[in-house]
Amino acid sequence: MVGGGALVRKPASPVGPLALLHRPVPEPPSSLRRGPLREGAWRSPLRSERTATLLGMWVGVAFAVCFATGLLSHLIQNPPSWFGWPSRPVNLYRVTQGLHVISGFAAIPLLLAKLWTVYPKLFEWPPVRSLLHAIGRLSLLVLVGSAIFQLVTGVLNVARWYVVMPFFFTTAHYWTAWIAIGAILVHVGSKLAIIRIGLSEPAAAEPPAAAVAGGLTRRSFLTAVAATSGVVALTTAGQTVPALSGITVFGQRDPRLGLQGLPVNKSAASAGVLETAVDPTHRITLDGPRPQQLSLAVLRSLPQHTVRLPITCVEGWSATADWTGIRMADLLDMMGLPEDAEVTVESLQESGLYRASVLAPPHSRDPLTLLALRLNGADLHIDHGYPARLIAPNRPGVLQTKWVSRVRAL
Ligand code: HEM
Ligand SMILES: Nc1nc2c(c(=O)[nH]1)N[C@H]1C(S)=C(S)[C@@H](COP(=O)(O)O)O[C@H]1N2
Ligand SMILES: [Mo]
Repeated sequence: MVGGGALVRKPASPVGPLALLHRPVPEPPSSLRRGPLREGAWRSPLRSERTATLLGMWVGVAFAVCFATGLLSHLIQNPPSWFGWPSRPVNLYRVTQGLHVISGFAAIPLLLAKLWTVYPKLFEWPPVRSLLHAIGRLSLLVLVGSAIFQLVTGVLNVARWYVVMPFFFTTAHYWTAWIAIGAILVHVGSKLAIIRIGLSEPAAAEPPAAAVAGGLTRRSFLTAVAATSGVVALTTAGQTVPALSGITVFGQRDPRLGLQGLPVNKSAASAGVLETAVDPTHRITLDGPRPQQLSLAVLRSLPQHTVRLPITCVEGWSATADWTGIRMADLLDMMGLPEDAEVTVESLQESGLYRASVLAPPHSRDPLTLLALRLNGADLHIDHGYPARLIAPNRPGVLQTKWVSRVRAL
């Protein structure tokens, strides 16, 4: 019951510096209240606590999935001492990184719908009620800005449109992820009361369709947004889910296409190894307690094994192939290294972030980890790393070093 003689207790007014935060600021002259600032300028009943809450929850879930899977990918590539990542199941990273990009794309229509639902609040009157109110409004800039930044940079990255990003994608995307998640948590905390209203408002409370702009009800609006998001997810997933490859729209790679049935990430030409990789005097150096240099002929004479493993690019595409070569465990034994040894696998490629990778347990001694010489039944194509490349289970593509020149004990 509201009013009706009920005793309403006024909140105790804060004292000291806090009072400054709450002190009302004068309202601007009402002659400025025009256009979108007018009272009643925004009347679509599709914008309600309920739609804002539900859309916010969906965006929140998509961002939580992105944050968890992105953080995992970061930890796998930059492992702190407390972090361990298994080498099985072989497709686990494929699932988590696939989910990252799929839920990121699916978040785009959700975020757009959410912003459409709440943007009239930009024109709230009076624009500022107190310092606290102003800080609250500014914090929304951080929230919206970081959320848009994550989606835009993510899309630009998988579209391989690096030139429009005047910063290193991974670092910017990583730190902004923390800002976005922090801003989401603060936002949810500050809106708990409205969220409660949004969740308790029965769907039936909505105005009859006839009374609604364009006849669109809240329910059909939400359904359309959810369906758009679902279609985006399905047409992105084909770059990692073979059954969906035929309907890929937003995936950047078709995993069925490419040299030897596998997409190429970096070509031999762009890595600058066109000549060195086919040089007949090329030797692979094993740098450890028992150093040695192996020619391709010697590598071919060692016991060969064939494994079926995916390449899982951090950019979300993945594809399975048959790889044949020497077990890394055998090479580490030849080098005289103990079970727990870590090595770096280095490339003929002279510069570039992905010219070398660290190989540590459990991946280093997993029987599925090979120095591969062959792919899908033929010698490696030069773009896939001829004469030899690393392939290990459950590992991001950036760590599957091509054109191996040296294995060095750490
Ligand atoms: C369309 C949306 C998105 C796409 C396409 C996308 C794409 C990517 C890609 C390709 C990477 C791998 C970077 C690398 O290892 O080189 C990545 C990493 C990451 N993403 Fe996203 N992302 C999206 C949205 C998000 C969102 C919403 C968040 C979190 C709020 C997020 C958090 C992260 C984190 C923490 C990493 C790890 C960065 C690192 O390894 O340092 N991403 N993302
Ligand atoms: N030397 C070297 N190896 C590399 C790369 C690279 O840039 N340089 N790119 C990696 C990346 S990002 C991926 S996804 C895989 C792709 O392997 P593929 O081109 O054979 O499909 O190779 C990895 N190996
Ligand atoms: Mo990659």
